[in-house]
Amino acid sequence: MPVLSKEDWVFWEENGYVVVEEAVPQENLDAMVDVIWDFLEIDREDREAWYKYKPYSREDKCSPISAAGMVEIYQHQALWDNRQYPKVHQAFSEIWGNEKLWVSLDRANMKPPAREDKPEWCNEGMIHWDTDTSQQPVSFGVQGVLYLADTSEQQGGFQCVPGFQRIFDEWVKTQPEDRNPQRPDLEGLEVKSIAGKAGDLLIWHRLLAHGNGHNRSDQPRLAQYITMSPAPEDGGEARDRRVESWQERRPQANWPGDPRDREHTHQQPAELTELGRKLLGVDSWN
Ligand SMILES: O=C(O)CCC(=O)C(=O)O
Repeated sequence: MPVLSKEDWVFWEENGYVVVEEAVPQENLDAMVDVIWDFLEIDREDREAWYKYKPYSREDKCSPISAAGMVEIYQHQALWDNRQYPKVHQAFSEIWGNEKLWVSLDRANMKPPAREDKPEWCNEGMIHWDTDTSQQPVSFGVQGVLYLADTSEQQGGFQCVPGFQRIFDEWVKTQPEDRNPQRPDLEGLEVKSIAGKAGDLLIWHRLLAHGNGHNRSDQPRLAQYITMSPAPEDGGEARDRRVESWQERRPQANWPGDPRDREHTHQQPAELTELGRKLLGVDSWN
């Protein structure tokens, strides 16, 4: 049975994103939420503790969490149990029309309610592309986010300009030559916050301008980023770096990382299933 229905495909074509419900079991979500709090060494019942760190920035990698809620955890078993969950792989296989995929070694998100009395924790949200949209054509690619808890429109979760992948080519002709290829001018574009339920896996077309929002609720937003893309025929050095990242419990190069190096010092490498080993690249799909 396919994961994506005919209606899902129509929705995908129209909006450039699709939601797979109950992508992983509740126990995986519970484990992942526990892991985020444990990793951050925060008592989730203590609302003041949600703000215990100074958020890190590009210039100052002082903590394991950014103002946008990016949590610098990459290799925990709970992350891998979601990456290697068969329904998650099936959803991406259907989108790509190819089951031979590699999974991203991406992080988690905990975005607490914005606090006006704490300017560093009053993130208004952002909209961007993770790809350089000045390259023509922009090759097909997708990104994904797993909702770890029910998330309202007000809760600082995923937001995007639905359908932007359809109008991008026309829109770009109306933009100045020196436009920022990673950040659109939002004039005339409508940003929509996408509420979701715990267990929803939202997959989006990488041409959708996207980001996360201003958390105006009284609850933190909790999520895990997962995407997949076709495995290269010969993974070469990229494969070696991925395997090293898993074994060493560290992020890949160019990711901000955790100044405490907590995963490296507190965890063993995650146990991988047969599927997980292929999704990492330690075993070949062929
Ligand atoms: O937090 C989100 O849902 C969006 C994250 C994002 O902008 C990204 O992964 O590039």
